[in-house]
Amino acid sequence: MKIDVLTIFPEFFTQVFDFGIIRRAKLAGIVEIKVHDIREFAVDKHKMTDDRPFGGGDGMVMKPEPIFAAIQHLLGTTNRDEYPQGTKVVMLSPQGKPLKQAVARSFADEAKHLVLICGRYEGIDERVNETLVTDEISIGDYVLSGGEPAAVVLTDAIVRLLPEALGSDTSAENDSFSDGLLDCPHYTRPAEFMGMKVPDVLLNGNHAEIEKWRQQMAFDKTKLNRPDLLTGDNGDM
Ligand code: 9D3
Repeated sequence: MKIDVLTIFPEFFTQVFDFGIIRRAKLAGIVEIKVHDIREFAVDKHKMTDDRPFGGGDGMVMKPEPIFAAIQHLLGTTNRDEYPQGTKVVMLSPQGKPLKQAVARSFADEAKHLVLICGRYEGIDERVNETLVTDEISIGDYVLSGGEPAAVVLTDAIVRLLPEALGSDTSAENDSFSDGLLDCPHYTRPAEFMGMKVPDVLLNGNHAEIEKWRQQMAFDKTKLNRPDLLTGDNGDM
């Protein structure tokens, strides 16, 4: 998979993709990630990427021209109907569709080339959405200062699902969410630490009983922290 990130803060990403699964996936040739400075596609002599909103109001809006130029450079067209098969242009925005595991899964399964557009300021000229963007994604109901952290979250969630990205010691199938419940608690040595004991059931070697305990604990944790996941009104896991 190829991932191109468009941002006015390319330095934000200098270290973040160089650790763990993403680093390994890059080294194994499973994913190629490039970060592009939107300012380098600015058309005027001052390299402006934002301007005042038509209709008035506070704040600035990102100009369309640099983003159209960047997409023309990356994809050879600014008409989303002409993108090659498997190409997705994703706008990270508070107005987007909520990111869920199923959304990450469908990008991992279907996309060959992802272009992630990170907004700043009050937003991006809507003509970018109307013409270039295939998917508008939010990572949740809280206010970020820009799309960059969301692009990192989305990239991480997708790359770890690419075939062969996970080490053999880990399984995407066993993950929290794949069965619609949160994960159970985990313990390792020592069996007693500062007077706190590991639950006996984990030490007795009865694997049927251990599995039953883990399912119960996963259910209890889900009921406590995410009751929405139990009532079926969750975003299609
Ligand atoms: C006053 C209206 N705000 C919209 C809800 C303004 C505004 C807030 C935050 C405009 C841009 C932003 C920057 N956020 C993102 O670009 C963003 C985001 C987020 O804030 N929350 C969750 N997901 C995302 S994805 C991109």
